[in-house]
Amino acid sequence: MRRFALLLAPLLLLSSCQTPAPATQDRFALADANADGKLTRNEVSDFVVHNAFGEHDANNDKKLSTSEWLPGNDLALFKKRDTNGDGFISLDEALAWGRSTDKGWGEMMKKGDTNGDGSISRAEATAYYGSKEGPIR
Ligand SMILES: [Ca+2]
Ligand SMILES: [Ca+2]
Ligand SMILES: [Ca+2]
Repeated sequence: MRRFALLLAPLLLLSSCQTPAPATQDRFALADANADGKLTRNEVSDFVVHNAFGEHDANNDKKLSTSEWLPGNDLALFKKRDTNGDGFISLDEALAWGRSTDKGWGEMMKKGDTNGDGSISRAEATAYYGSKEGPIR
């Protein structure tokens, strides 16, 4: 459960653009990789995975070694995500894993995409997070 909340943390911050916080970046824009003003499921998962990846990648080489992954994570999961078996989880492997699984973005798409066009606009994102009472704990 703790890992789940951690993964969702960057997502929850997407809504922080409405609160006065001049020093923080526009996370919606950061997540919107193709800058079309809408977030697709893959953009949401890429964004979350990117953030989680960066937190673990201590030496910033875009690869996670087992020592960067452990402790706190499961070695069996590491082996699953290291799809080419080279002993590292590359950013591409992590992103592919993120797209193939669901750590909350499925629900966000389902509930946040109110007009059902398959993506989340800034207004939809704001409404979605505004309807929540606060960060999930
Ligand atoms: Ca987009
Ligand atoms: Ca690394
Ligand atoms: Ca690998």
